[in-house]
Amino acid sequence: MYTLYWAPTGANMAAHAALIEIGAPFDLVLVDIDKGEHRSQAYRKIQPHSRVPALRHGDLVMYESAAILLYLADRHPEAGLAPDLKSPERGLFNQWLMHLTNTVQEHEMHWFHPDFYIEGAAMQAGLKAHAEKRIESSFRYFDGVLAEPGPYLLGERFSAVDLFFYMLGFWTRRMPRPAFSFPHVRRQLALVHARPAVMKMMSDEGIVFDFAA
Ligand SMILES: N[C@@H](CCC(=O)N[C@@H](CS)C(=O)NCC(=O)O)C(=O)O
Repeated sequence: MYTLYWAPTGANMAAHAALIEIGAPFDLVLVDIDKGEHRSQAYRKIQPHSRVPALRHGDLVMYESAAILLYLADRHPEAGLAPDLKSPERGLFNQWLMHLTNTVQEHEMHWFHPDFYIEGAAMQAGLKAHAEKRIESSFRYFDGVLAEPGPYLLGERFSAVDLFFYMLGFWTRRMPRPAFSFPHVRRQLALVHARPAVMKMMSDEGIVFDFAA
């Protein structure tokens, strides 16, 4: 049994959808960020940096959304969420997941939380403006990646990195140049969005993503 600690629209979205894709039994524990529950002593024992998500699995308690996604994908090879460990495709899978989490997600963190990185309103505004450009250029780059062969990051094969990409794409929805404004990115988002597991995750988290409107 897995337990996912989450908050609506948080970095839990990809792991949450993966748990549904896998079909394994799991519990959800809501961490109310508005009420500051992520800073409580009890939650800090689970996630010492006061962030969501975290995953409990037996005696294991772990955090970092990409690591959780990888753990789930590897524990359930039958779900086909990650290429075989020794296959060349696995190298690319690792590349995309690492790039998404350490580069694109980080730009998005700068945009949402410049206050985590630098002091002073003017400096924070500057960091946010710069992040906006870097996010746009990341999704422009991925538009090329997804154009050929596409439609997924591994080409014809859907995998857990597509869930992570979908989460990062969703987070740009209120940015001046959202991810879905790039046609091949939009095609990937639409395909992932239509997956029953993703639709269930979005509905369970109470999220509406009407990028097709
Ligand atoms: N690198 C971490 C980042 C997690 C993270 O920053 N989560 C946000 C929600 S998306 C959070 O918990 N924020 C708490 C806050 O705003 O104080 C991961 O991917 O798991």
